Amino acid sequence: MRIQVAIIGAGPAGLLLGQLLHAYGIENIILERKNRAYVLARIRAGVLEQGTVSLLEEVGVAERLHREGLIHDGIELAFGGARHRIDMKQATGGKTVTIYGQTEVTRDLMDARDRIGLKTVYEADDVTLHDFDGKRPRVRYVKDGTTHEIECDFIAGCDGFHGVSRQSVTADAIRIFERVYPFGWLGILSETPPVSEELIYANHERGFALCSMRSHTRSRYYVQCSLDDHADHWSDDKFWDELKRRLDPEAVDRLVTGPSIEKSIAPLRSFVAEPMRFGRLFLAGDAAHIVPPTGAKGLNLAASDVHYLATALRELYSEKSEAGIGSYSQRALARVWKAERFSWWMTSILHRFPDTDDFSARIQNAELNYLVSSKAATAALSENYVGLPY
Ligand code: RFL
Ligand code: PHB
Repeated sequence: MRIQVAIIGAGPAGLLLGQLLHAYGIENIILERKNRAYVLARIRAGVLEQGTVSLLEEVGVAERLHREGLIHDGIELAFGGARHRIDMKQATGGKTVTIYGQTEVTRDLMDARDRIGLKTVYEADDVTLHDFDGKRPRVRYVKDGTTHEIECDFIAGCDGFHGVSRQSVTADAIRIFERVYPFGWLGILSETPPVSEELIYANHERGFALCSMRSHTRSRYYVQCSLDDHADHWSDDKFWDELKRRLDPEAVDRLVTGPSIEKSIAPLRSFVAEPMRFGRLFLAGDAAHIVPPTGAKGLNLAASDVHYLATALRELYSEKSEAGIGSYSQRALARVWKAERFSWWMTSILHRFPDTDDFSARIQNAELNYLVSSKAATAALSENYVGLPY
């Protein structure tokens, strides 16, 4: 088989790239290791920047998002026993974020792909990448015991942090920047109304907590936990008790608890691989970088990467210009590093670190007080949270 672009991975990066390329008249196939149901069962992100929403609109898959997504104008920061609202819409001259689960984004993109009949191979085993240094890259995979080979012009590695694409590059061609945090997030999803209309990010001496949501009837809550903890050590009651300890009295009063429908622990990591292009292989999304979830940036970065990549490939195919693919890595990384900085900083001011002593706790408190009382600080937080321009 021969195709213009072979995409590895059917997460948000791969699926959105597939739709953008199709809109630009560029043929593509997606190879995904898991089955469709497995991909859809992964509970992850919930906050979409306006730029991400615009890309979904561009490829015609934003109808349900506009019907069911919740527009949020701000967030709340909880510390020192009280909550403080950050009005992001006001601070950014009208920008907002949309609450709509990654699962729903993925489902909408998969449905759109199926409707137009673009090829996706689920349960593609042993995907291997070949000759991306030359002019004729190839991708091999095994499906139902049979080996297949695809010849292509380009390979897009959208296969997440543990994928094969980044690992196919020789170690001397890639440079890794990494920070592993000494804690994780224990998250639960429950069929209960959210405690507040907006997200609450809480700094507490027992550790960070986050109150998020998926809809008016479905909540997502997180508490900072230790890395050696296990989700099955946490009964629902134990989780709710711990969350309550980290919230202000008014929020505790309003919190509706109920059985969890998902419970899992995610470690926190900052990670960037440079560059993001190796000959005819491009990395995009979590395959190239990871941010701790505190800034809600991971999915949004996957979207901006594939926007840069799709535009570059369009320039190549329709205008015969290599300028876009030549600067892809540099353009994408410039935005990636700003989101890395923001996510690292949000993580550092909101969590308890093993070495958080009285001094650093006071510094965090001073920083949070400054954030909610200075117009300039509020604006800096807000413009990053709603998403920096592409
Ligand atoms: P994904 O979603 O990991 O998809 C990669 C796909 O590639 C497949 N794959 C392979 N396919 C073929 N062959 C192989 N060898 C393969 N290896 C892997 C995988 O099965 C998978 O289907 O990466 P992608 O597309 O780059 O998307 C990135 C986002 O998923 C990620 O950044 C976000 O979920 C991060 N994130 C958040 N991002 C936000 O923007 N806002 C948020 O509010 C937010 N909250 C979160 C998050 C991530 C979390 N966890 C669990 C890490 C909250 C959490 C708790
Ligand atoms: C979520 O709803 O899962 C979520 C929201 C905001 C974050 C991280 C995760 O910063």
